[in-house]
Amino acid sequence: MEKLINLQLLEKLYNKNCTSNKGFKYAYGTAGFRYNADVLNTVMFTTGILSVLRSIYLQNKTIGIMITASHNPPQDNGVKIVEPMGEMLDQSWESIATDLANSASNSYNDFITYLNHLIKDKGIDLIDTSNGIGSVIVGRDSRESGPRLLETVLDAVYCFQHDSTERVSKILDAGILTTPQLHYLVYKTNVAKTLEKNEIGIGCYFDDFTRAWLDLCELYGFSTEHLKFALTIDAANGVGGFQMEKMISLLFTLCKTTVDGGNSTNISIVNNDWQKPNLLNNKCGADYVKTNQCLPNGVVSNSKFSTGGENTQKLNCSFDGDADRVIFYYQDNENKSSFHLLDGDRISTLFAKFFQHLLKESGLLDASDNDIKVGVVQTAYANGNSTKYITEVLKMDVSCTPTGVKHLHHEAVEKYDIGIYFEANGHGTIVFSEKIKSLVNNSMSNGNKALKTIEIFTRLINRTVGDAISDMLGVLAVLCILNLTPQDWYNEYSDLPNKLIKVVVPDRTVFKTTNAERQLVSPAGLQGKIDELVSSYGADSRSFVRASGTEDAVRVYAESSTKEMAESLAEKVGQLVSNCCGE
Ligand code: G16
Repeated sequence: MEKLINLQLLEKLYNKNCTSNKGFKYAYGTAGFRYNADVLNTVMFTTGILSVLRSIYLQNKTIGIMITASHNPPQDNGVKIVEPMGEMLDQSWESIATDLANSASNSYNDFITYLNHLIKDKGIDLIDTSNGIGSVIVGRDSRESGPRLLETVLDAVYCFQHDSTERVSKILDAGILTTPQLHYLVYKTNVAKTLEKNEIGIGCYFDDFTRAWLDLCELYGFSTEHLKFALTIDAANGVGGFQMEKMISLLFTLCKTTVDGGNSTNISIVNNDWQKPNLLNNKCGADYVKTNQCLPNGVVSNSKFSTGGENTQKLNCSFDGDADRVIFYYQDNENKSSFHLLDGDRISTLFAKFFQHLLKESGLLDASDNDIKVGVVQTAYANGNSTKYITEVLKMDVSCTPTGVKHLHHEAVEKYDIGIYFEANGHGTIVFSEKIKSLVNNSMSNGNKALKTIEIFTRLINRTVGDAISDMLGVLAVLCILNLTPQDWYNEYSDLPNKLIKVVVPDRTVFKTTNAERQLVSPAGLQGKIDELVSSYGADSRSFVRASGTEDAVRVYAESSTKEMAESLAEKVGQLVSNCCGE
């Protein structure tokens, strides 16, 4: 350990960063560590250390660190580690991240003891560093606590200094960007095997996705400035808004020969005050709209929009604070009951229908030995009628995993050649296997439009993780290609009325689940009471309870045949949860 870690500096920086919240218990949750920003210093420090070790362990591949609390309120923050190909941290290292943070929270001695154990246990070579001494990219969202927490991560990385060669671990501060941009940047960096400044920067993200979008525009003859919809983007006052502005401006620059005046009249961004961090996710953003099933601040009702004398369909979408989720919606008039939500389930079903259509058109299904597997991955939050639609109407395979895109992503990669996964909250993407990519590429020379479309979608969709910007472009493209209005999309099936509530309990860790989180195994006896209650609400009813992995609360989901019944069921199950904690 001595050769690569400057122990004197380590102790000094440990004392600077890890002593204010002694004894706090951390846990790597659904999407990394996520707490009130005041208690995060220790875990930022240990995450910095762990990321460099993970990089060295993986033969110096670049690792990402994203400082964000995504949909959480402004006072929270968090951190997660991104793997070299842009995936979430390997699950077997999550408990290591937790143990390292908790050892540091206990004492310096415990921290050093655990660090030594980890290095030995994983065989991490800190003596022969000829392969490199670690490489990390760090990004953050627009939260006020971001710069302070970034300093702590940098402190940790600076502890890795080779005493004889004076080399230090490489770290690139990528600045303020969206979570999926950071994932993509890490992936591109590892593919290009470089972390030199100005070689791979966030420009690659804009280049790749705008190129794919423009290729589709060219193939189908639609254009960014003449979309069939007037689109309002609610950016949750987060980082997605200004990154989207950059994307739009690039799109218009790239196709300036065809654009009149160079400005879009039919795409607008609201809730774009990312420089006022106290407004982040406040009465806006994907989580607010999905949970409350209503328009966010700043978006007005009316499904039509007048442009140049023509009435255009109006469609809205909301990102979350770090732009890794998107949901769509429209509302016909002031009446709240005319609010129509097109959430993650709807995005899944739209893509599922689209790829089924493309595969038929492409001829790829005609060769029986191709055996292409297409499927959708959902969680327990998926509306029952979306699952029915996929299995009974589209006749496609559906899998269910626990909450957390890391689980859905893994399932989609393992099971399908085209794996479409979206959580109902709008978090998801599409993964394409190497097999389908090579089948498409090998057959493309015959000018087959469907094959070319699939090829472009493998570039338009962010392969690494759910991405509000890329998913949004994907949805717009599908609507244009299939010539669907938002109403057509909405009318494919009807959702079962549903309600999601949060219940704050003294200790959420006592809520343990099984069967992809659809049943509780603890506290003992609670599931039986829920089952009894649900059965009194009729055949279409369902409810489940699980501890959130990102907020200090228990979530209760219920669906039933009417809105009133779904709300009443959620409330009563919520009471069962509260009562059981009070007993
Ligand atoms: C994160 C995860 C999502 C998950 C959400 C809520 O989203 O990435 O997969 O659905 O938290 O998780 P929980 O119900 O456990 O709190 P985000 O957008 O906040 O990063």
